[in-house]
Amino acid sequence: MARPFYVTTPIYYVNDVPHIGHAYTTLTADALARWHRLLGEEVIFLTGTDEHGLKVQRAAEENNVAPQDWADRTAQRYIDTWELLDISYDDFIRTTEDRHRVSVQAFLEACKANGDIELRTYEGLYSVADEAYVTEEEVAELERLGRPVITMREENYFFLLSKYEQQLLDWYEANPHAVSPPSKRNEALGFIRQGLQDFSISRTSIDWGVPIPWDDRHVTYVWFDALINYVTAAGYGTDDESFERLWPGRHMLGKDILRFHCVFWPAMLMSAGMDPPTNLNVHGYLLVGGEKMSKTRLNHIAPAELVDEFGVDGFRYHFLRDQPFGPDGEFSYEGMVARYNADLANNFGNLLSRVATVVGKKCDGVGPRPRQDSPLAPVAEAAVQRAIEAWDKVAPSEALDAAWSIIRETNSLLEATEPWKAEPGPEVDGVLGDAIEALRIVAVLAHPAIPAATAESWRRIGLSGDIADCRVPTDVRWGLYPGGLSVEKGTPLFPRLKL
Ligand code: ME8
Repeated sequence: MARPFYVTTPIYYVNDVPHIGHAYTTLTADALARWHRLLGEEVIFLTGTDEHGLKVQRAAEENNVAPQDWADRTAQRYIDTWELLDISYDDFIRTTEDRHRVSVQAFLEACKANGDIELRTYEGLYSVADEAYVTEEEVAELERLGRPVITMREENYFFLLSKYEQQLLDWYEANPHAVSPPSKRNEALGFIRQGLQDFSISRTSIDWGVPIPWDDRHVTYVWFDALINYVTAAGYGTDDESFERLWPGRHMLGKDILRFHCVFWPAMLMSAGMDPPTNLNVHGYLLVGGEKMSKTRLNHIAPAELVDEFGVDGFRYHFLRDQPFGPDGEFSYEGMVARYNADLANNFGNLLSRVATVVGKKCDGVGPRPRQDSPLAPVAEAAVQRAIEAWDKVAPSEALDAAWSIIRETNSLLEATEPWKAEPGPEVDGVLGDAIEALRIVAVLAHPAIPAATAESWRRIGLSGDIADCRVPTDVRWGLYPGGLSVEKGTPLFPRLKL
C-alpha cells in the first residue's frame, strides 16, 4: 500500500497571535496537501501550537492568567485564522495535550536507554525570546532587537548531540534532497561541520512543561518537547499501527528554526531509534518594510486585514504566487494589488466572464465541446507537466505560473479569433469549447491555491461534483469537457481593486 503523505507546519508559539508569516508556511503546506490529494494520495496534514516554556509562562503572567488559559485563548486564535484561510488540516496538535505528554516521556526514555541523556550543571547566557542559550557574541545583536539575555545557572539534563555528528553527516550524504532548497541544506551542513555541542534539555527554573519522567524536579526544554509533536501526532507512544504507517513524515518551516529541525531533530530521532523526516522544506522570511515581523516592531500584519480587502482566495493566491518558496521576500501592498488585478481580475476572472458572455450570445448559454486538435491542447499538456514538476519540488509559484500560461494562451486565441464578432457556427463553437476546456483544466490545477474560486468556476461552466475529487493527471487530460452543459455568467469572481 502506498505510504500516506504526512506533512506538517511548525507548531506556533501561543505567546503571540497569528500574522502573515505564520500564514505563509501554513498556506504553503495546505496547498501542497491539497495537491497531493489531487494526486490521489492519502494525505495527513498536521498543524498546531507550541504551548510550553518560559516565553508562554511569561506572556500568561503579564496578562494575569494561568498558562493553560492563556494557551487555550491563543490556540483558538490560530484555529480561527486557519478556518478563515480555508486551511484543510487533518489534525491540530497542542503540546499541552495528554497524547503529547505520553509521547515526550516515551521519547525521553528511549534516548536515555540509548545512553544519550546525562545530568550536568550548566551556567550560560539565555535568550528568553528565543528559548535558547546563546553565545557572548550574539548578545549585542539580540539586545539591539529587543530580545533580553539573562544569565541562567541550572542543573540540567543534556542530550549528547555531539555523538551524532558523523551519523548526521552520513545521513545528509545519503539523502541529498532531504533538506531543500540546497542553500538551506548547505547552511545546516556548515553548522554540523563546525562541531556539535551537547545541549540542555531540561529546566528546573520553571514548571510549565512536560516533567522529565524519572526526575520530576525538571521539566522538558520547550524545543525538545515541541519537535516531538510531529511523531506524537503520527501516533508515537499511543498508536503503534498509525505510527508505523505515517512515520517518517515531511516538514515545512521557516529558516529561523532550521537548526532545530535540520540538525537537532534528526539526531533526536536517531537516538530514540526512529528515522529522520523524509523532507525538510525550508523557506525564507517574509519581510515587512525590509524587516522580519516582530511583536516589538509593531509591523505585524494580521491575515484578516488583508482578507477583508482581497478575499480568502486573493490572499492565498498572493502568498503562493508572489512569494516564491525559499528566498526571503518583501511583502508589498501595492505588489499584492497589482498581482491580484493582473492575474485574478484581468486574466482568470475576466476569461471566465468573457467566455460565459459569448457562450450566452452565440451558443444559447450551452457550452460546446472542445476540439481534439485544438492549438490549446499542447499548451495545456505542457502546463500540466510543469505543474507536476513544480509541486514536486515545492515551488507553488512556478506551478501557478504554469496554470496561468494556459489562461494567457486562451486569451490570445480569443483575441486572434474574436468569436464575439463571428457568426454562430462550428468555428465559434470550436474556439469557445476550447476556452471552456482550458478553464476546466486551469480550475483543477489552481484548486490547491484558490479552492473556493475554482469550485465556483467549475460550477459556472456547468460541471457537477466536487472539484476536489478530480485526479491528476487523469482528469486534466485535454478534451474531457463533455459539452452540452449550461454555462452561467454570474458576478465577477475577482472584482478589480483600486490602489
Ligand atoms: O518558532 N516570514 O514558533 P513561531 C516567514 N514554536 N515565515 C514566518 C515569519 C516570517 N516573517 N514569521 C514566522 C516557533 N514565520 C516554534 C516552532 S516547531 C516544532 C516549533 C513562520 O510561532 C515560519 O514558519 O515563532 C517560522 O519558522 C515559524 O512561523 C515560527 O513560528
